[in-house]
Amino acid sequence: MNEQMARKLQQVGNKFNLPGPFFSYEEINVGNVNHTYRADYIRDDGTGMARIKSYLVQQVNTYAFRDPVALMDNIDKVTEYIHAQRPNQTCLHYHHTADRNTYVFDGDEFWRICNYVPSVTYDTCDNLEIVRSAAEAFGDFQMVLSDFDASQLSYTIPDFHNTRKRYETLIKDIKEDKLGRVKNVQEEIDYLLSVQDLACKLTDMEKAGQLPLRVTHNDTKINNVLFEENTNKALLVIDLDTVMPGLVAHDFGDAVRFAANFTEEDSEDTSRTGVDLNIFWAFADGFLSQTTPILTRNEIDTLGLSGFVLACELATRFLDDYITGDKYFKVKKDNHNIIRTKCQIALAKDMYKKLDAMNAIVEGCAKKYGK
Ligand code: GN1
Ligand code: MG
Repeated sequence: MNEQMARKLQQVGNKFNLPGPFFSYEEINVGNVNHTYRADYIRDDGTGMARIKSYLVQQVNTYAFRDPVALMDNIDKVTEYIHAQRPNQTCLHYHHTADRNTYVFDGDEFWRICNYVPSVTYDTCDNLEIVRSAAEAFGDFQMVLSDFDASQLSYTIPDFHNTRKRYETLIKDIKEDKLGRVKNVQEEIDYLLSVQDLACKLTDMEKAGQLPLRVTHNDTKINNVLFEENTNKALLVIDLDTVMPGLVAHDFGDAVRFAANFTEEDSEDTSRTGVDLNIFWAFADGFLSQTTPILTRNEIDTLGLSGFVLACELATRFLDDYITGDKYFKVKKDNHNIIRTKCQIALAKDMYKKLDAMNAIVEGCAKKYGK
């Protein structure tokens, strides 16, 4: 345990009036943007016996989230709404400070604390039942918010899934090449530019008014679903930082590019990277089992392509971060953002080859659930 960090977490805990003496902490190594810790406190269990009570303490990355107060306001609204709709479901609960805020600023640092839910998560998963449950959970998330008034939500990251804008930013940063890194990634740039129009299909259709805006999660990696230990029942969808108006295909595509990839999203062995159609099928079946009744024909028609779109979009983001100095995503090794870019490109290439199969699977599932 790092003493300085332990002290920091205690200080934050004090501001939220967490009861009981601080005992220990562990950094939870998920997420590429925020810093997350489980902080353990000692509590009297009511009978005079000590027990450990854990909390999830997070430092929000204010480079990525420029308006963290608006972000917390979105989360409050969405979690309250979900809780009212599903009172018996496990939900996220953010703690309040003495002045009734769900956050504290400590200098430049922005901290928040929520309940810790004992659970397991999966970064990679070849268990079809688990994938299907995760898909149902994300589908259900979409359904439970389908009547939520999206205009109440702020755009926590403007143009988050605006693929055209992502490309424009990349092209501008390639031109400027402030760090002289462009020469190292020419092949990746060439590929991404060569597929630009197809990669921007969702954004273009949205702009043309062909797809409805919904309240979407926008970061649907399956490790954002908590599962009950032992039973593998999906408990809760977490990481609501990017809940904003968006397209259903953003949520579907981001989920399959993560869950249905044969490798992890930053694998260096891209010879194995590609879309596992069995996993894709399980995800499509679970997601459409929940959402088919509300989806339009155009929405269904975009799901097969959405994994390719999201893989390309994320590749442009990783690549741009590399070119501009690795400021956005946490990097854990040298050239981490290049490795991530190559992996997303390898996935996009394989998805492109399997587009007809993915479209057929989506169509089959939509039929099964009534469209
Ligand atoms: C970031 O930090 P995390 O894992 O929740 C990113 C997502 C990317 C993802 C790639 C706010 O999510 O958009 O898809 O990394 N979140 C933000 O792993 O940028
Ligand atoms: Mg996230």
